[in-house]
Amino acid sequence: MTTNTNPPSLSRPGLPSSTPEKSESAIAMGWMHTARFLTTAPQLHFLPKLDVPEIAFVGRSNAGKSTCINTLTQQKQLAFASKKPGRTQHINLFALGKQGVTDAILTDLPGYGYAAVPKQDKIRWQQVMANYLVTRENLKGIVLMCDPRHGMTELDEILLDVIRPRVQEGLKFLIVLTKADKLNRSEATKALSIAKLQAGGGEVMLFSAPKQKGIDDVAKLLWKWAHPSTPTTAPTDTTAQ
Ligand SMILES: Nc1nc2c(ncn2[C@@H]2O[C@H](COP(=O)(O)OP(=O)(O)OP(=O)(O)O)[C@@H](O)[C@H]2O)c(=O)[nH]1
Ligand SMILES: [Mg+2]
Repeated sequence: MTTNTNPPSLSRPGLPSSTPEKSESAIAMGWMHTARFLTTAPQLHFLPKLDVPEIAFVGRSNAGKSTCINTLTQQKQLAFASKKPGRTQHINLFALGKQGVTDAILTDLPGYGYAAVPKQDKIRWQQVMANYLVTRENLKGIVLMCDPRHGMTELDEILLDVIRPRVQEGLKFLIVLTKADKLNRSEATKALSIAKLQAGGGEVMLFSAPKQKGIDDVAKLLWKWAHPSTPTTAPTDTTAQ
């Protein structure tokens, strides 16, 4: 039997794999790699109504949301990332799913807290974001990107307050501590334990784009959010064609 180098298709379980752990990563990363641009909207009411699970990336401007999406999807320029804060100014949706069949959406939201943005724009954006987080019906999970060198800011705390009722109703929640390459080991351990206290039952993971750290773990978790009833490990079935 030849070894299958492609991730097992989720719709055709049964392809053998060397270890369950490897198989889970391969499935999640293969799924992430299917990401394609779907649409962009300056305001909430321009977004299409969708009935597949949606996972939103939120956080301070420059926290690394767009870079995280590019890293997870293994695509260099799917989302616009930039050294200049405030690069993402629209709600950008990316579709995920094999064979062009969309089974989930990743949403890249504009960051908040960028000092140079005029006050009116800031207020407008905070409203758009709060509305999105509270009213988007197919929203399944939120990834809060946080640079642990700055910790949780006041605006992060406000966001946590906004989403708390939905998290209590079952909305999934993950804090990603970005730019972990900038921390030494003890700083990383400390940042993790502080964020766990703030996550209120949600998960916390360290992430670094240049060091490729945390990518598998985040991808696997998002895959599980989007496919709660599908087993992540493909059972061995030698009869599968
Ligand atoms: N060292 C390091 N730099 C990173 C990492 N992730 C992102 N960056 C850098 O951080 C800067 C901002 O990244 P973006 O992904 O554009 O941040 P964003 O959160 O999308 O920013 P807005 O669109 O303004 O909200 C860029 O210069 C990235 O190269 C990381 O893991 N490590
Ligand atoms: Mg961005």
